[in-house]
Amino acid sequence: MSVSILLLTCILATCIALVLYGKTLLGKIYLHCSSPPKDLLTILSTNKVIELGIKNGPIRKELILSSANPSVFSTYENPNQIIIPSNVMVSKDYGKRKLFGFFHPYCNAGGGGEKVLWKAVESTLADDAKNVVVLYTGDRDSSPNEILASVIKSFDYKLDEKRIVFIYLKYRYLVDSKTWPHFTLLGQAIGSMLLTLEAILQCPCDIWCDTMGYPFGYPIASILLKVPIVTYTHYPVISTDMFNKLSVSIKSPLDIKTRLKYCYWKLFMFWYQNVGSYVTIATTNSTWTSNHISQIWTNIKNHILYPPCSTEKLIIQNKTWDRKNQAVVIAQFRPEKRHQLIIKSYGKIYHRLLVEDESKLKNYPILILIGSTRSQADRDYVKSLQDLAYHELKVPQNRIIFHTDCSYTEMKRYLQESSYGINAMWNEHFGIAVVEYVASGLIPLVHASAGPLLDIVVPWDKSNHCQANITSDETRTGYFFKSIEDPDYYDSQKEKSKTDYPSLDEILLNTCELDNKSKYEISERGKECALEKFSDEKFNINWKKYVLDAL
Ligand SMILES: *[C@@H]1O[C@H](CO)[C@@H](O)[C@H](O)[C@H]1NC(C)=O
Ligand SMILES: *[C@@H]1O[C@H](CO)[C@@H](O)[C@H](O)[C@H]1NC(C)=O
Ligand SMILES: CC(=O)N[C@H]1CO[C@H](CO)[C@@H](O)[C@@H]1O
Repeated sequence: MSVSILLLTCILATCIALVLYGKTLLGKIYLHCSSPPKDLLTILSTNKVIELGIKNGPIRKELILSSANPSVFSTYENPNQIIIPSNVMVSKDYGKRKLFGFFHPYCNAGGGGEKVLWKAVESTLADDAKNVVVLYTGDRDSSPNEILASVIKSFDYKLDEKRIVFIYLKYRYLVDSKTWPHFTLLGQAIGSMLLTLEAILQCPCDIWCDTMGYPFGYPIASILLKVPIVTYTHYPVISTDMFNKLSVSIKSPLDIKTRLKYCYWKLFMFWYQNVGSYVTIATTNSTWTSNHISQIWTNIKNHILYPPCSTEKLIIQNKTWDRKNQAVVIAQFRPEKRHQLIIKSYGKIYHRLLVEDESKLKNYPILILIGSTRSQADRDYVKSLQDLAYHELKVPQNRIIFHTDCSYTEMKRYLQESSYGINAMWNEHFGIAVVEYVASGLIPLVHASAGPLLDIVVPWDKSNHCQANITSDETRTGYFFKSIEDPDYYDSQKEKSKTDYPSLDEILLNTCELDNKSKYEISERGKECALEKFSDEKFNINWKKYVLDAL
């Protein structure tokens, strides 16, 4: 244990010293070691297999730039050699090509972050036939063809496969949090520096694009390669919120442990701020992330590039309001999605209408809870929700319906024929489900925080096709609520007036009074907004505008 800490400290000290004092020196040494051998042509014409250690990288780059089919230089088979195929043809763009290096060690994970990566790759390749993409990945169990097939299957993007080169990284475990049970932040930071170095040695590029969030490698890429650094940040590595929470928890002056942690984080934050000075173009995935990043990297303005949500595939046109009176909740069955809050609010209004005004009960939507259950714990949670709804609150079974693990087609049908979409999570950073509600024409009833409040359910000016400044009956795209159960409820009440946002049961009651025309107008505005802000096409346009054209 103590040896590993010692080792870690040494590595760290060396790195910091090098970053601070050795920039030029390092750059020069790398340049010297990595310049292609003088007799390159002879080597190429006599050798079918090249193995030159550190010089492999620059030669590989040269071959990629000149070949009509760069993808044959992927390193899947044997990373230490370059095998030159017999029928290699020279590209007509030789000398004009640009190599975009995308650093995404988990490129085959198939999640939202990967959707961003592959859309960016697609846009980059489509923008100019001279662009070539080098993908640095650690997925050594999947061949390039397997990875590309799964990309096409999950995201349906069109990629020019010939211009994608995969560089496989051996040391991905260095950025895995499991490798660093203690001092995880620091460990991963150092790990990512080494992994960046591995990537560069295997194949230097002309533009370094990090779409996964490994900022501590930027100085290395910038100093050694002297190339522009493009970042897409999903989430800050360390955020100012963490400090606020920690300083609240320091209770006594003798609380040494917390204080030490505070210092460790402070130093770490200082380092994080420093690497920001190497960034050429900074982009972020949401307003929340943008606000945090601009507090940390004050030297550079960041642009918000919402992730591609394929909203164009969900939009359906309809001339009138012709939907079933039902409200859907699409969310994984996990406590932080707060299904209980939704069921309790629903039950409260149900009983109120039953007693007061049974005629209104017809207008009260049916509640449908849809979501995946991945484990036994999830299934137990569903069971507890059913008990709550049917036994404790005594809502009839045809009023609250549970639909677990339904197929994508079924889910799409619910989205197309229902009227409302509810999301109760507190501080959801984004909320892809809410985007899907809005794009499909549902009226969102959402918690007033983070993504849904700042990015998705924003007022929309339909005559000018742009976001409006205030919510009025002409610009409304949905309804917000807060709950007394919110972790920050009392703080937010202190700051603002009491009439801030209504509760979920109040807005559920309001839905009974909406006429078809208003519902239709809200829904149309929302659809246009979702299409304008979150479509794949929009991502394309912004990637070109803020990244490709700005380089
Ligand atoms: C941004 O990334 C974070 C971390 O992956 C995620 O929680 C959030 O939902 C993302 N925001 C958007 C707009 O996709
Ligand atoms: C409103 O739309 C629903 C279908 O969504 C329809 O059943 C109902 O008759 C409509 N109400 C009026 C007043 O047009
Ligand atoms: C024109 C059009 O697409 N109309 C649709 C309106 O919504 C109903 C119910 O969802 C569909 O059946 C119609 O085709």
